[in-house]
Amino acid sequence: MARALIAAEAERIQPIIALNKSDLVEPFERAWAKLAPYRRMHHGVLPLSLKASGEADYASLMKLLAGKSTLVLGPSGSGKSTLTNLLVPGATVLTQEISQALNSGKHTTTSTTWYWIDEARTTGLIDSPGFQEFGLNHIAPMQLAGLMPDIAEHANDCKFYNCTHLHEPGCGVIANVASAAAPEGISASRYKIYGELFAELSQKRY
Ligand SMILES: Nc1nc2c(ncn2[C@@H]2O[C@H](COP(=O)(O)OP(=O)(O)OP(=O)(O)O)[C@@H](O)[C@H]2O)c(=O)[nH]1
Ligand SMILES: [Mg+2]
Ligand SMILES: [Zn+2]
Repeated sequence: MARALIAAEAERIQPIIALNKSDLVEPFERAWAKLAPYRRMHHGVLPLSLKASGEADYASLMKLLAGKSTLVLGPSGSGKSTLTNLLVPGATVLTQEISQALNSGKHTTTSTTWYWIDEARTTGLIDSPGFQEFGLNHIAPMQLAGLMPDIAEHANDCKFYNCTHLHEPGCGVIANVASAAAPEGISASRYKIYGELFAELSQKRY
């Protein structure tokens, strides 16, 4: 998910983050807690219950999607095709229990399809097999911090203008990584993702 958000940011695409299956209370709460750094970014995380009470989600979704075309990304079984079936009149995309999808080692949806939600064709929805390898090869390592809003917020407070935020003294990012004493900072997991991606993007690639 971090990779897809960075790619969106690089293209100035407004992301919407949603967490589905709020009817499955316990696993939902665990996933919701893990999304804490993302709830503080962008425009928060939208809780959904597409199968159990999709009609209740319909209006808020349409408000966010109207007049735009939206690519739906997410892991297998998260409900991307269920969303398509809810929003696109007449759509009957195959959906499947996650266990079956995972047993076959494949996504239920195997190709990417563009649907129009309205007759006037102003609102589009693109169902996809989800996250495959989300390549970020077009992004330079020194661009990365600027594309991660929680990191970017502190990336101008560094002593060195060419700070990589990995080890430099006087780094505003490092100084703001959350700790037990200051839990409100950049989450440790997000800072770890930054370091891993920086290393990946720094490798020569042809
Ligand atoms: N409990 C619960 N199940 C849901 C909800 N929304 C979808 N599901 C179920 O989750 C399973 C997977 O849904 P899909 O829509 O096929 O998931 P997908 O993201 O399209 O999966 P892939 O095509 O494999 O990438 C199906 O059995 C759905 O009925 C929900 O809000 N609550
Ligand atoms: Mg699908
Ligand atoms: Zn720095």
